[in-house]
Amino acid sequence: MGCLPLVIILGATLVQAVTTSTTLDDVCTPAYVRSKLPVDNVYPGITISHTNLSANPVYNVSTSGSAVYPATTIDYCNVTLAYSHNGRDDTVQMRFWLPSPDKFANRYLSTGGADYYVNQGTQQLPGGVMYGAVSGSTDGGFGGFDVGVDEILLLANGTLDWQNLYMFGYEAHHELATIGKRFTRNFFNMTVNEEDQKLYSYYQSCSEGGREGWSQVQRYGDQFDGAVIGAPAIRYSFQMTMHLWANVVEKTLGYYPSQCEIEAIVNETITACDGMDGRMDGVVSRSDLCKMQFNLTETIGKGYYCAADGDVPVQNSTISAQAVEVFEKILDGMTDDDGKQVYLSYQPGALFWDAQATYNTTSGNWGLDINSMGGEFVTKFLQLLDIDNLPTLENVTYGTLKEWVQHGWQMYEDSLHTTWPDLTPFHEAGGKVLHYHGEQDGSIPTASSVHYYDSVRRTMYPTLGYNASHEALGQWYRLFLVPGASHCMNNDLQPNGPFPQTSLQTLIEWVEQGVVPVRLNGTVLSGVFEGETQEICAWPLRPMWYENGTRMECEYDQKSLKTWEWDLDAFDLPVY
Ligand SMILES: *[C@@H]1O[C@H](CO)[C@@H](O)[C@H](O)[C@H]1NC(C)=O
Ligand SMILES: *[C@@H]1O[C@H](CO)[C@@H](O)[C@H](O)[C@H]1NC(C)=O
Ligand SMILES: *[C@@H]1O[C@H](CO)[C@@H](O)[C@H](O)[C@H]1NC(C)=O
Ligand SMILES: *[C@@H]1O[C@H](CO)[C@@H](O)[C@H](O)[C@H]1NC(C)=O
Ligand SMILES: *[C@@H]1O[C@H](CO)[C@@H](O)[C@H](O)[C@H]1NC(C)=O
Ligand SMILES: *[C@@H]1O[C@H](CO)[C@@H](O)[C@H](O)[C@H]1NC(C)=O
Ligand SMILES: *[C@@H]1O[C@H](CO)[C@@H](O)[C@H](O)[C@H]1NC(C)=O
Ligand SMILES: *[C@@H]1O[C@H](CO)[C@@H](O)[C@H](O)[C@H]1NC(C)=O
Ligand SMILES: *[C@@H]1O[C@H](CO)[C@@H](O)[C@H](O)[C@H]1NC(C)=O
Ligand SMILES: *[C@@H]1O[C@H](CO)[C@@H](O)[C@H](O)[C@H]1NC(C)=O
Ligand SMILES: *[C@@H]1O[C@H](CO)[C@@H](O)[C@H](O)[C@H]1NC(C)=O
Ligand SMILES: *[C@@H]1O[C@H](CO)[C@@H](O)[C@H](O)[C@H]1NC(C)=O
Ligand SMILES: [Ca+2]
Repeated sequence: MGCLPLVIILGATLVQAVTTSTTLDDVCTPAYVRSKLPVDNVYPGITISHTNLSANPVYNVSTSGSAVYPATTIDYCNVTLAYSHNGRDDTVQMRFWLPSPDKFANRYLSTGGADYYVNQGTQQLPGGVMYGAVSGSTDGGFGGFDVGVDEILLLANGTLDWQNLYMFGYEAHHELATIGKRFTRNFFNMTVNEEDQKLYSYYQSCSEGGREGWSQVQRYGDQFDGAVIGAPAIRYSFQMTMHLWANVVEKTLGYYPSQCEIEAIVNETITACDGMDGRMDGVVSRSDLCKMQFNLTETIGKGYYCAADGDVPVQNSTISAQAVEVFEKILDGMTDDDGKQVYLSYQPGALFWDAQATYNTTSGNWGLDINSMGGEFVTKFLQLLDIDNLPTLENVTYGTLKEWVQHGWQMYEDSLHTTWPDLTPFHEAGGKVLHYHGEQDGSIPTASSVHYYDSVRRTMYPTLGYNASHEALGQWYRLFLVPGASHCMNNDLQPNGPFPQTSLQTLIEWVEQGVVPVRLNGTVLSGVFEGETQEICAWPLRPMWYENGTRMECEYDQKSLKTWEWDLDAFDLPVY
């Protein structure tokens, strides 16, 4: 009986614990969500619907992870909200995954899209929930989460829907973050003494989603405490038109390489340049040294072989001089009819995705396959014609590409161009950017990120010398080129390279604990080193391996850095 008081104390503790620990079941209901909706004036001009909403708890969901977050098991509240712009008959839907109250860590995360999409379905949302963040995405008001901007850009031939365009450009994300942060506070009762309760807000996405991230950082200085931005599709008209560069080169030079020949040249480049970084691992960590020391002409005459694939017969031949001429021209970057530089290019070793040709079963020849990413940009965004690709490249010259670039630059400078180089408001608000780009990206040139980073450095620190300006910028904005990595993912042709899978965690530690990511952790996601952590150097330092590839240094190499500079002299204006 002497034990009785103890039992009572335990019992009381237990009861108290139950009453204070709110579960997902308690709060993940439409009624609770409705009671926590942001009030209508959280964003002027917006009315949040009290009827178009849903909420349901989801338990014990395991994911094997993705390139940008590791495997995890989560519980979450699946919430969909909707709002309209006053005076417009529109509906914009937002999807939020909220962690359970015991896992919530005072964090909010916005996620963005890819290609012509403003979100990536639910794919990215676990990457925030696993760190105790409410994860949000938007459908842009395009009529569903799976509707691309290209599907609703035109109201008719010749009539652009500017509202949709601006939603895609930056507005939808500003609304998402503003409403998402408010809703997060309301949902988790962070509304008393708000100034004492910090809600950390983040952004993470790659490609078009990377552009969307910059669109916010460049405009809304205090919206995010930090952003992980991968391979952003910035300098939009340059980037999109560039997808047609390889095609116009092929057409001009009159040679269309087969898929097998393209891959053979890439494989030969990888083999030749692998060791230049001091480590024979099948990964080109130093595409700059490759650019200086490897001449594509060395591949001429090398044999290649690919098995038959569908309509395409066995390819057993040798690399031709014409193919090498085509790829040298592609790597030289877009030039106009006078040979002036319009844009930069991919790094050697990257897969030439844009160069893909099509096999004609009748003639047995390879012919033009117009890149639809680039072609659709021209038809829909420039010509305002509701067709999915250019029907022909007849009469399209290098000069035409320059005209398209300039036309798109002027037309979308304030919406899609996304290279505003003065980030002072963001910096003054204490924001941090972790920007990464695969060194072997075949969709968005790696040098595009280097060019923007340098524009920010020159614009914001014009009076500081080279080292001092990098030092100053690196306090809050760091760029990491990922050895061997492809576009927003690891690279099948260089499987032993790392990918920065845990960047959001790194960013969180930088923002919340002041841990500067001097180097970035990358995880090898495939191949013989799968699971290994490899460090990634911060720009402008470059990796070099010593002791037979067992020890890496991040080094300063002026000669290599020169190869990353592009003077876009086809324009009289600065191209940031
Ligand atoms: C909310 O609005 C969207 C877009 O109009 C619609 O597709 C969806 O069915 C609505 N959902 C609810 C729960 O009313
Ligand atoms: C979660 O799911 C795993 C299998 O997917 C199962 O083994 C485990 O019992 C589940 N846990 C709970 C708490 O439901
Ligand atoms: C999340 O909510 C949406 C909208 O109600 C629904 O379509 C979807 O199936 C839900 N997902 C899960 C996993 O419950
Ligand atoms: C829009 O223009 C394209 C290209 O000229 C044409 O094929 C299509 O029929 C037009 N659409 C309409 C609705 O007129
Ligand atoms: C917020 O506070 C209300 C009222 O005390 C409570 O019912 C609710 O469970 C709390 N929500 C969370 C997420 O803890
Ligand atoms: C290129 O290398 C990959 C292995 O990394 C191989 O699977 C592929 O067949 C090679 N392609 C050609 C054309 O040799
Ligand atoms: C590559 O080699 C060819 C033939 O030897 C030469 O004409 C060309 O200028 C070289 N290219 C570079 C970039 O050095
Ligand atoms: C490719 O062709 C060469 C001769 O042109 C031949 O010796 C070789 O066996 C062929 N390779 C395959 C895999 O068929
Ligand atoms: C394929 O080749 C045949 C015969 O040379 C030609 O008539 C046809 O136009 C070609 N098809 C395409 C799509 O280029
Ligand atoms: C190409 O230019 C020629 C000569 O100006 C013109 O006749 C032809 O219609 C043009 N083709 C296209 C597809 O614009
Ligand atoms: C980087 O990886 C190392 C080794 O796995 C680990 O100890 C360290 O905590 C990681 N750093 C960050 C910032 O994630
Ligand atoms: C150097 O490393 C390679 C593997 O990368 C290995 O095959 C070779 O034996 C090593 N050489 C020495 C001298 O350790
Ligand atoms: Ca290597």
